Amino acid sequence: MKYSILIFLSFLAGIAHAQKKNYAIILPTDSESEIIFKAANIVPSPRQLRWQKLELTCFFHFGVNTFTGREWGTGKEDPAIFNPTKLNANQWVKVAKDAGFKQVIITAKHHDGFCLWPTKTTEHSVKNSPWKNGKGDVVKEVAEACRKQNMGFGIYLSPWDRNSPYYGTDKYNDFFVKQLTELLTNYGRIDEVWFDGANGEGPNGKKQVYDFDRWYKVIRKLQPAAVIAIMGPDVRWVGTETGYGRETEWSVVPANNLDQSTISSNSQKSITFKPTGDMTGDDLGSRDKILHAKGLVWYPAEADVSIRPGWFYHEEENDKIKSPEKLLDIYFHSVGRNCVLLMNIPPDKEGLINDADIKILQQWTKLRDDIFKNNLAKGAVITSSNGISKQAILDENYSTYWTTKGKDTTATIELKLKNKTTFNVLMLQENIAVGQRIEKFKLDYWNGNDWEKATEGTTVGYKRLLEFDPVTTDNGFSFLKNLEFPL
Ligand code: FUL
Repeated sequence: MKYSILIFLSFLAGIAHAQKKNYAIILPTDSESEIIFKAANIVPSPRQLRWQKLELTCFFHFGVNTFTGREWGTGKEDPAIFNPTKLNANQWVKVAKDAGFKQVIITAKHHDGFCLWPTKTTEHSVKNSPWKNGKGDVVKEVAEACRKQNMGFGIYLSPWDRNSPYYGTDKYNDFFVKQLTELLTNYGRIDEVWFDGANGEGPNGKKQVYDFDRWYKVIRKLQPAAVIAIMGPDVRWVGTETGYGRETEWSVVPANNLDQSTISSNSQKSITFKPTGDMTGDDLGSRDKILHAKGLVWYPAEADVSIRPGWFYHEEENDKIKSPEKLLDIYFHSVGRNCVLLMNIPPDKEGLINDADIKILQQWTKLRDDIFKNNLAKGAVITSSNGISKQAILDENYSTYWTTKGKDTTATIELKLKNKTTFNVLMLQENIAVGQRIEKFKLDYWNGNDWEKATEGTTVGYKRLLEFDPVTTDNGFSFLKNLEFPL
């Protein structure tokens, strides 16, 4: 059993004047405090902020692999094998929505090159399958289901293509732009474009140099609200496929490949850059890292994981679905660690989300509801010696927030609860619309004689969830002692 205390806060110390951007250039002459000031004032672009607030997004891996049992197709599959007899995208989207997901991403094309829409660019697609006599379009069905059920919609288009004869030549980039253009013009609003980093050999044994910059321009022009994820400038891969984020997760990280002259010569509000370098280490955005950077950028983490061992549906894995408790642990360590969780729920051969997955998802949803539906801090009397807007701490409204007075960098908030209460979960949120600032926090509770530590942590960001041994307060508890944040 978990009992939760939910807190909404952010720290801002009198610096509302600077024009807010999602990047900053660090000059060789900048002092340490100037660099910290710049880092604390970098904000997400509107598309990044919308995406972060989704918290839960869902992958649908579906294609020829669903029918062959493979994870990576060869590109030589016969389209005749693609024949889901009961495909119902409304069911997929409803299952996702009922489990709390806000956006879905369909694998429009995986590494095998088979297209789930009737593209004009290749014969290797649904149009040559028996499904709906070659008249079907999976991308369209999912897009329409999302629109109907008010869910975000995104596409995965694999750069690696083991079928295309163009792969490994300049023509492949043209071919890829045509595929992107079809997907970004024929299916309404696209909220996320997901580029995988895999760059294997094509059918002729050649590797491809991907023209990412050109692809980004196409996306920005045709779908300016879409975030470009993983091999893209808006959303960073957390670094594993386990669904677990870092203990310390900064959304502002060094971007040493920012082109300083181009950026300073125009006043654009957000930047489009190609990710380079290793972003999988334990520490990406601490003071140590940012003090040696040439540029800083808002580049938040997405944690992807499959509900099953594989990304595609395999019947023999029906009894290997992650348990509701495991999914809850993943939730605490992804959404609860300043990441968006992208969970894969692969439709089966019939073209439906399997009952086995649905059952687990329902149990997971209930576990979350039981923890978070009742905020045990509700109605507490709040004192905060050097803060402003203290009522915002518990108002459950993301856009109102508590902050310190002036340039104070530490603060204490004390909540006096109405009744004696036992709890073991703490939820904190920063208002990232003004930046990410909290470096350290501690939760103390009054044990009847003294203040005792219940838990502590480093970054908060969009959301931080902590579970600890249950504590019971006699009287009240002090929360967030010794706060520090970079200003
Ligand atoms: C990986 C791919 O190779 C997997 O098949 C899957 O699509 C996953 C989300 O990304 O890199």
